[in-house]
Amino acid sequence: MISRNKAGLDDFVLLENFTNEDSFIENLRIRYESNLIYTFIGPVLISVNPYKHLGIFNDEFKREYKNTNLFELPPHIYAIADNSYRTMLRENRDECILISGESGAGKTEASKYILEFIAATTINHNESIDLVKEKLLKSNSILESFGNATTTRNDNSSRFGKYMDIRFDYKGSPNGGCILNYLLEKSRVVSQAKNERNFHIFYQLLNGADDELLKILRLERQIDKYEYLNKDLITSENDQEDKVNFFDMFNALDVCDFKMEDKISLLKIISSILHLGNVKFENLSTASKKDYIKSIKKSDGECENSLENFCHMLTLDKEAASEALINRTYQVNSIAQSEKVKSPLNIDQANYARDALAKDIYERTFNWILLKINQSLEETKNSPISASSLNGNCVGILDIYGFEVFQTNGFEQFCINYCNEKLHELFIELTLKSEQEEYAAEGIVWEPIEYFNNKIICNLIEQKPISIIDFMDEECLRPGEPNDITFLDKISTYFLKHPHFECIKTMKKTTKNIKGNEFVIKHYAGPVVYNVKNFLDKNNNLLFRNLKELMLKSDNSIIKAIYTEAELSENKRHETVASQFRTGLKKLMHILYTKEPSYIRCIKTNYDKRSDYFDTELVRHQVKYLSLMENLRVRRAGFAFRKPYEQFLERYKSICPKTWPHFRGDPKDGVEEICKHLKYEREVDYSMGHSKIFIRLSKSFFDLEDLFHIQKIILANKIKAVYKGY
Ligand code: AOV
Ligand code: MG
Repeated sequence: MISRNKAGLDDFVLLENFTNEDSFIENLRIRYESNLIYTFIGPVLISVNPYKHLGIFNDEFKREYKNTNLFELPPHIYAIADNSYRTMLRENRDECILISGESGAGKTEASKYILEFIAATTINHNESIDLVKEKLLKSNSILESFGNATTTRNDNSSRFGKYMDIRFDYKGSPNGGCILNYLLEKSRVVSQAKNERNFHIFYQLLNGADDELLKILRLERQIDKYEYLNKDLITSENDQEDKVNFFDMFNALDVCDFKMEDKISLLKIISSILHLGNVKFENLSTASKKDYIKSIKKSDGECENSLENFCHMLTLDKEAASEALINRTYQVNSIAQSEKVKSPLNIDQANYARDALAKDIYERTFNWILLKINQSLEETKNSPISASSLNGNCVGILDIYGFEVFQTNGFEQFCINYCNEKLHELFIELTLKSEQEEYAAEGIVWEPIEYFNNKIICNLIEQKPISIIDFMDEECLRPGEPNDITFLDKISTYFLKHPHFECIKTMKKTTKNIKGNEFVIKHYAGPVVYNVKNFLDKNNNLLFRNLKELMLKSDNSIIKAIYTEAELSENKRHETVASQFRTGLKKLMHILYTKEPSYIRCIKTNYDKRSDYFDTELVRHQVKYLSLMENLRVRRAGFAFRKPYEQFLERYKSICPKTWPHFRGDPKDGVEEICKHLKYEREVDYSMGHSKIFIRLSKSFFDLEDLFHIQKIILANKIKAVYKGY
């Protein structure tokens, strides 16, 4: 039995001084110091990152939390997972668990615990259920290898947003799933900030592959041989971890049905990117054509031809690749015919084109991996064994990249923080705003609670037709070269008086020297200074046509799948990255609005990735921007559960003799009878709205559910007895 360590209060709703932020933080601290990382605010779970193993995620804990009411045991992530799962089954509707918090606060770990809990506690009534569970669990290690990286905030930071639906059959066992991804931070493929790394896979491959495999891939083990890999964080500790993770990832590819050919193609692509990064350009404008691209020298003086290796990995012709990397071709349409015109690139442009190609290949490969995983999940669902299990509902888990503030913040942070802003908007909408609006609509007496609505910031970033994204797109689509400074000028003029925008232009308006050209968005989680450098370029995301044409010549099975002829002949308007992201987030919000949400709010206690260190001010800042005090106030004063009268009566009529088996009359009166029978006090335990009953304490609700189940058993026994009597 799980012992109840009683340090602090395990539900903030019980806090006496519930409007006082200090006592709120003190409660978190007391609990944290006793290794109690979870605390409820009603049904919202606060999770504090302990940065150490606490032994609270083992099988015993999973067994204990299975099939228990939300507040029966001490707060735990398993209680939330179990509650979502059982609510889905009971109410026959889709659930989702939204995990938020800044970078390194513990979101991804939380999402894994939820998945593990569901896998461990649901029944395997046939083989394919087992397989689905394994695929769902293993998909994580593939996606983390390719989509996570070490940043200064988090050693295993998610560099993409992830939404995973776990589908259940009507018996409540997982029989499928689907993963959606949001905007991978692909710029990391070609450069990383100080003390950060490229995506894990590159290091995993170099450390984990045996000599033979490395030989096939023409790679050397030393990380410092590769231009695309940061050399700051080379440690034997990391090496060992990378090695283990490489094997896990490889094994996971097997589980998710990746064929041998695919796995080889995948590693060849990773290798090709490392080789491509080592391609350097010299004397572009003066030298003869053959000399345009030179190989780099190895330290021992031996010359290694990186271009050759790149081409070998992707089965490309070296001449064709070199042509494509140093020239840009334009389609010129004259009256008589259309003609291709070739113009040579200078060194900067060639470097740019090479990097754009590396990023593009990586991003498309990442999306392809995800597609493969989804196909594999889908196939299990449709296998003959599981075909008989009809589909029920699903539980979604959202784990995005957390709010980020670095020394220098660029386009990537802009997108990541925009995504967090949207998630916060959803939280406000569903827990603070609509809650209060519903009380008003139902005529419930209610003291309104003030809160900050971040919609104004979301609008600043995304609202069509005038927003930062729209200005960015306008500049991108304007004829001529994209220019970050004119973009900055435009938004600075237009949003001059906006309360959440500020422009710090400290340097002269020259395109060349744009350092110091920054703007500030005052986000819900604090102000972030963005440097506009490369905003337009990253938003534009152009890959020269001839590089795409080059890729069409590859025999690599994955490259063949991710670059298609059709794409080149399409005459579609090029959609910018920010616009695509905006559309993606809109769809995501739509998915989330249709489900019943649960929330996990993650908090980190220090910036040093340390255990047993509670920085009160850092925690205070998060408590503020996560709107936890407002959340608590609404919860304290509000009603935990509500149900339309008809539904309430239908479910609980067996509890009260006056409503069983039928209640003839207004359902509202029937509900009133049930409450009287239970000795609930009106306006204390519950309130009657126009169309719904509102029950204040969750405990009453669970008592009600228990009574319902007891009654069901009694009735079932009675029926049995009656039949026996005959
Ligand atoms: P994040 O997902 O919120 O950041 P993670 O879930 O990756 O953060 O957590 C960061 C690190 O904190 C993990 O690698 C663990 O070392 C530690 N950690 C988190 N939760 C726990 C826990 N419950 N118990 C022990 N250690 C934990 V980011 O992906 O950067 O936004 O983009
Ligand atoms: Mg994460």
